[in-house]
Amino acid sequence: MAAVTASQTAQTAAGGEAGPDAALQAAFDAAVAADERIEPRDWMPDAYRASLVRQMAQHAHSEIIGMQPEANWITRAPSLRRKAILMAKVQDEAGHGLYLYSAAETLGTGREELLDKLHAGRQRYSSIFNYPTLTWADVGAIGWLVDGAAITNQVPLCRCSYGPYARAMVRICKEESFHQRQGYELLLALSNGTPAQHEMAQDAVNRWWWPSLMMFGPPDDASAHSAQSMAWKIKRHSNDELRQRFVDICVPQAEALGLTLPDPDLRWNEERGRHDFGAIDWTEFQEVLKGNGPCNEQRLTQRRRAHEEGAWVREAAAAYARKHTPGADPAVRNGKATA
Ligand code: BYC
Repeated sequence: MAAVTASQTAQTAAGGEAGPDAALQAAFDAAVAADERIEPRDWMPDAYRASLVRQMAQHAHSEIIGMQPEANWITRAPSLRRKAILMAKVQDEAGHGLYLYSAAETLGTGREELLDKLHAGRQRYSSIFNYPTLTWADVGAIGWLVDGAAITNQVPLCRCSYGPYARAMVRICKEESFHQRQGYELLLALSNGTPAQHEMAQDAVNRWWWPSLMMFGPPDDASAHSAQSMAWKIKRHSNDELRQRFVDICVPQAEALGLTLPDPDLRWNEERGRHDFGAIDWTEFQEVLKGNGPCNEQRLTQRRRAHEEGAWVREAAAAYARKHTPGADPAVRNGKATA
């Protein structure tokens, strides 16, 4: 926030009539209104901090849980080229998780605490990753639709009012854009392949279309956080606005792919200048959020296991960091300490 840091504002406000809290709040409101960035050392309302941690944690968890459905296909990728691309993509998702956990740390919430909450089922990750990847075409459908929905949702987050989140999103969106294109290219190859390959691509799109629309969250009138998050400029558009934008983007792309979208009510509305589309099954969405999706249990079990199995890597990294910390006991630095 270019305006003032918390301590500066407190000093200015000390002699004022409204008191330091009101002055801090006013400075925060003014910074948000002026489209300035809020930075970690700036004063911010507790609820703003808590809502950011909630959303960023959900986002970070989605990135690392999102590695599972596609990693499932790395050993079965049909060529060396496809395998190399898929491995790079899955690694990128781990990196995205890392940027986001680091950004959340700037709000005073450590990665360990967030991971504990994920593993205990106390924080969410995106509903989309509770669906199975049944065929190789699912890797293409995830790239095209899931990463496509993610980009539509996340490009506006590059203008989020919280600086570290906004900056993390810039790089994430560039990489997501590559992911989306690889999925599209994969589906195009299948769609133009043998009749069986074409059918496999169509089947994958049929299964991933509706869950992808659910990624944008509940409809606006049922979205608990949207109004406040938009007022704080964490979110720049409502869930329904972004969902509509995504549908409008996908329709011509599906035509170019030679595939259809599984919605008999999908049609161009001349008056609105947008596509109308069918009703989303919000009962299914709520069930997935409650933990009753096809893969919820599998995803969390696998995540907990990976965390336990990776304990030695974290311990080794921490020992290495201690050893190379300037000022540490020379015996520790030289690896001679026994403790
Ligand atoms: N799944 O008031 P609302 C990726 C929850 S990863 C699960 O509208 P908000 C990728 C919501 O958290 C994609 N939960 O909330 C990775 C809230 O619950 P709590 C992830 C959902 O925050 C690997 C409640 O429902 N992207 O791209 O204003 C490979 C009420 O909702 C979902 C992000 O996370 C859902 N779909 O808006 C490939 C982007 N939707 O917290 C791709 C950042 C809603 O009260 N996040 N909920 O317990 C956001 O933009 C927003 O958090 C949302 C929801 C639009 C998702």
